[in-house]
Amino acid sequence: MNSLAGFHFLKRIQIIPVIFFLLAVVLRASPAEGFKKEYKLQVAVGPTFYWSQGAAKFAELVEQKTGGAIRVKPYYGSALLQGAQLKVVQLVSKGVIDCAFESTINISPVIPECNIFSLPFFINTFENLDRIENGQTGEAIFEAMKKKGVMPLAWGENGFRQITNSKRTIRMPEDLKGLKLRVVGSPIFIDIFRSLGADPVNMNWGDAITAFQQGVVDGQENPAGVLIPVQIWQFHKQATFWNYLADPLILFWNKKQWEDFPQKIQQGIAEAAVEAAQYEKALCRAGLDGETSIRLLEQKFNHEMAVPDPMGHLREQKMTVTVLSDRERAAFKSATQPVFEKWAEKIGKDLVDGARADMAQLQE
Ligand code: X2X
Repeated sequence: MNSLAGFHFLKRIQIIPVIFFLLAVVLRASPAEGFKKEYKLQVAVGPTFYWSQGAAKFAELVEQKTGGAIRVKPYYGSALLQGAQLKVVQLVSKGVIDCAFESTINISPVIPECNIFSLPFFINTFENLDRIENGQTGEAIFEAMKKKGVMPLAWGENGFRQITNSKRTIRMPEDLKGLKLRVVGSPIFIDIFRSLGADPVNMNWGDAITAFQQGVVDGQENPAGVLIPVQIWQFHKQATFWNYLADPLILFWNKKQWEDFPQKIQQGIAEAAVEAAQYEKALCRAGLDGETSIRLLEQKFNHEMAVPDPMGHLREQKMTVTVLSDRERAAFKSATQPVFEKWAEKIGKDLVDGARADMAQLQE
């Protein structure tokens, strides 16, 4: 071997492992390269709410089920929206926010089908709510979301909404006369409370808490899972459990981003969504559906409820908790009938009839 050939030989054996090494790095890195360091998850309420505990569970499970490839970070209290909770679908569909775990009320400005849950005195039991979510209505809502550029992954829950106030016990429609009530900024809420003679005001959730503290409003409506962490008894002594409408949550992702994920990643995220939503739903139902959710939490999630009896807890805080009789409920149902009809028409007869058919299904 002359000296020049020797030089080439040496060069070759040094270069070959380097090439292999570089190739290996590139190949290993490339699937992860398309991923962001952090995927931002919008949540309307603060970190202590069950809803947010569900979001945290989702983040934890996504990391686990994607082998650490995808990291979701929840941003609580609509921080990504500067409080404007009703803009969530717009921003997720544009990809400004990656994903969200959100109330159907906050989704409803872009997906009007979601108003089906806000029809007053329409869906009255957890069983009916589940049948709607799992039936043709749920499917129609998920299809509508896909058409607007967001990929729905699972149903969670905020709960049936109840009313609290600082003035008087509410048992009949006339008890609402003149009460100034904070409602979420969706127009059906204004219609419902005006029809009952109250004085509803739209407010984002962030501003609502300040309004309760300052006594700017006499009352508000939200599910037990919100009343407890916000310690509503500090502001209102009266609560009426009237299950007047349902407030499910949906976990969803920007559709374009979703479609670009490899199938394995999609599968991991989808499984995480279903499991986290099941956990969150059980937290919100615990103590309100007999033993069902409490048992599920203990057996599947090894979780013991700190507040196993939400109504009892409110009473312990010296609130008067009123549960409507069938007759009282019927009075509210008939007083809100014109609003029901107006909105049933807006939402579409097919969807409303479909929801009725879902509710009539016998459970398997
Ligand atoms: O704003 C509300 O009342 C809340 C927190 O329940 C929703 O996001 C719909």
